[in-house]
Amino acid sequence: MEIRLIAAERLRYHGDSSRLGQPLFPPLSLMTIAALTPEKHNVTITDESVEAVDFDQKPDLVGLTAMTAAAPRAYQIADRFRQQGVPVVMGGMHASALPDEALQHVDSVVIGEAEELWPQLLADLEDGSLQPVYRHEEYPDPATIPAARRDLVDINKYVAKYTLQASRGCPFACSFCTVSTFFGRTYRTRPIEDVVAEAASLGGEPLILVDDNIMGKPSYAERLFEALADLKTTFATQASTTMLKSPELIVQAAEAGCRALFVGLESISPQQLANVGKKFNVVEKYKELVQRLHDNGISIIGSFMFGLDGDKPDVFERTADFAEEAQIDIAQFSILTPLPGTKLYHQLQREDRIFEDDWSNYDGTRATFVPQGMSREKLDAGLQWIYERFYSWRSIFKRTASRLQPLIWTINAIYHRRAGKWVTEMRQQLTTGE
Ligand code: B12
Ligand code: SF4
Repeated sequence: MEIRLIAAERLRYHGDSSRLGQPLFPPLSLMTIAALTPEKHNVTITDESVEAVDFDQKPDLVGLTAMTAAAPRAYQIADRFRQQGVPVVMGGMHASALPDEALQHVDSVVIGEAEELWPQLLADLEDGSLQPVYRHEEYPDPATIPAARRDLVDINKYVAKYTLQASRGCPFACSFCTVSTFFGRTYRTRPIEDVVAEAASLGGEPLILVDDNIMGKPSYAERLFEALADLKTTFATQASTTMLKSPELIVQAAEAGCRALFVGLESISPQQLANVGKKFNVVEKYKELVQRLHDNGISIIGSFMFGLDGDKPDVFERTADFAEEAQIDIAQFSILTPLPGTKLYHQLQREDRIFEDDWSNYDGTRATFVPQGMSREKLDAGLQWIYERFYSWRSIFKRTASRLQPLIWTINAIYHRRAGKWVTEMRQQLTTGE
């Protein structure tokens, strides 16, 4: 069979990828699914963030992936292929959370991880017995995760070319996070030899480990870091603030080549953190965490969210002051978003506070529910304000001058150029044409 795997991009970027900037990473989901496909089939990958979908060629099967914000575009693609008689299958976080919605546009939905389900689905399709829903009884054994088919994408089109994964899931269950819903709070780790073999095949290039919490199981992280250290490569990944409980792991991460960590700091208010199930973030320890990372040559990309119950209009200025004092290298700011399937989504639905029904707007750049402590307008304006303030030259200098890190400077400078403009663009009227 000719199988076309497609990663849908958000509608507002569709047809004008220059507004997106250079996409960050190639789609690991589709490169993994391609690797799970029996060799007798011919697979191609189209990532809409770098290229247009060719609707003139009719494959035997289209496999779609989309995060929630890109789901409306995925449905457009599905509708178009199905009008031409091409069967369409969808998987990923959004379709797994809302399979009935997806089934209005596609022939079949894969709920959860594809490792065992995808080969079964292909065999059923060949037999003429494609099922509407594929769902695993148990979470797949991480030893069955194959090395990704990177040969099917043009990696030069991406900022970071080599992504891979060592673990799936996270031991925590923050109320806004899809990870704990999707992976059911399991934390499963790939055999270290598999991860190292895959990493070693990438020629020593910098890596992105897309794990949600690389230090979720300290004993595994320790062994993984030891093994990665031998490769003499560098990498960036994600970890929770709980890493501070095992400071030696931070040292080992640095020795293994870790140069940047994305950390969900989320809020500087303990009560707000408790409201979203993230009590384990100890605000008084944030500065110590940043200091320890810096002492070990690791930059921090801190993520903060606004619009949590209890947040008042002064939250933006207080957070900006704090992030500057703490010398956060790079920050991602977003508006709390009730992604489907999460505890937050169910809570806000019960409270009848969700007003946005267009998934395209679920990308963290605008209010989608009625906030408690300020108006929607103030929340939206606050996000723009904090991007401009945090990426002002004054703030960049204050945060980064004491550590001469050319890459961090460059990233801050890019944000400086784009910050305010970026938020405005993100909120522009959606382009719905094809
Ligand atoms: C890397 C990443 C990104 C990259 C994506 C790069 C890329 N081209 O893929 C970047 C940085 C661009 C990004 C952006 C965003 N992200 Co993101 N991202 C991730 C992250 C950390 C890893 C994804 C990954 O590669 N996983 C590895 C692969 C192998 O796993 P997988 O995708 O789940 O695929 C498996 C299954 O889902 C299934 N499957 C998936 N697709 C398909 C398709 C078919 C046909 C089949 C059969 C099966 C199948 O099979 C795969 C193998 O088992 C996840 C967290 C996570 N754990 O997934 C968040 C995550 C997916 N992101 C999230 C969010 C919210 C965003 C943003 C909105 C953030 C923002 N504020 O800007 C944007 C939206 C971008 C968009 N286009 O819509 C949420 C999504 C929730 C949701 N409901 O959609 C997550 C879950 C994080 C979280 N904590 O909640 N992200
Ligand atoms: S710690 Fe991070 S990945 Fe884990 S549940 Fe919370 S937000 Fe999600």
